[in-house]
Amino acid sequence: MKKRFIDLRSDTVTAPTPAMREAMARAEVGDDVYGEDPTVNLLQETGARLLGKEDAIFMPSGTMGNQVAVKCHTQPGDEVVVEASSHIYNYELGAMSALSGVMPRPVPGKNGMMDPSALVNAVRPDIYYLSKTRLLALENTHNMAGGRCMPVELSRGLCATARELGLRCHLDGARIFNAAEALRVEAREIAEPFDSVMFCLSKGLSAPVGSLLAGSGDFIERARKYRKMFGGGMRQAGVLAAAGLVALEEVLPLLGDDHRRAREIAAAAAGNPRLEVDLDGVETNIFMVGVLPPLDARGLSEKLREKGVLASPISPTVIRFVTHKDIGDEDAVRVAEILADLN
Ligand code: TLP
Repeated sequence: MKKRFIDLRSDTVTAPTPAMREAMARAEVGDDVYGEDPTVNLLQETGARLLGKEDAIFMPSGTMGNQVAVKCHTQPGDEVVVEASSHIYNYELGAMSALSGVMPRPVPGKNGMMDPSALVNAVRPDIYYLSKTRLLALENTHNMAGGRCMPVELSRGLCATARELGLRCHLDGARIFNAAEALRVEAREIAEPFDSVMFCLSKGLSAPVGSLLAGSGDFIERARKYRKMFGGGMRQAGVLAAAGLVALEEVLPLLGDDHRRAREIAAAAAGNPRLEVDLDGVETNIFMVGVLPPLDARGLSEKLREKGVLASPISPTVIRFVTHKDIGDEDAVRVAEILADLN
């Protein structure tokens, strides 16, 4: 029999629920390139409503959602201000340069959050021989900062500053509902200051495929054109959208449990003198564990694997753990015991 690992590498490893599979089998479909898939249309309407935007478009991946947004907001030669450890800058294969011909301008943040004064300094003066700084792209929750949430006041302030400087604002909200749960606000409050927001159905929400990109009606019209250009025009995508609709109904309300289990596991790791965890920073379903010598991240992840636990080394000294709906209370207790006892 295949060995069952407790898989904390990412929330992308989640399996669709029985209700999702049922909904996928029964989904009413049509050709979405003609805009005729009723299930996709319903998912798009639902996503737009949840984010308080006029419209939304179903994307095969979060990366495509982010990159179509960059394409819509910019012209070749423009600059995009990004946080230095953001996904859009580090983990999308230079796509904004390759596909939109724009330059990322990385600004280091604290816990993934840039200071408004650093944003001001990163924006080029409006002189014809300098490239135009066109877009601010933020991330909430911030993946590589360990799932940290950006408070609504900070993102409002950053977007207001960006707007005064003539920039548009995009949010990589792959895990916006985790942020909303942890900040105890509606997702639409987080989304409000942004021109466009991407969120993923395929991470903590556990749908097998898909993300939504939301914004104004005009913006989504342009996004539809670029999604097709990037090869993301899908046909009977209702079979996928059906799972997304169930994810929003069935799994979204459970995200708080993932956060609680992350805190429980992190607390146990913090009690081990060989590991380092900033417990105050464990806000959502992602946390980082620092590995002290003589152990290193790769060695520790090997030891964990032998004990049936998977996690992702992200540097020689740091391992990322991500909880999700396929990690239950018993799994969390087991991982906590293993991390507390590791030497
Ligand atoms: N994140 C994945 C990896 O690519 C690192 C993960 O395991 O966390 N924005 C953010 C903040 C993300 O974390 C991710 C994926 C994406 C965008 C891209 O989404 P997909 O994988 O659907 O293209």
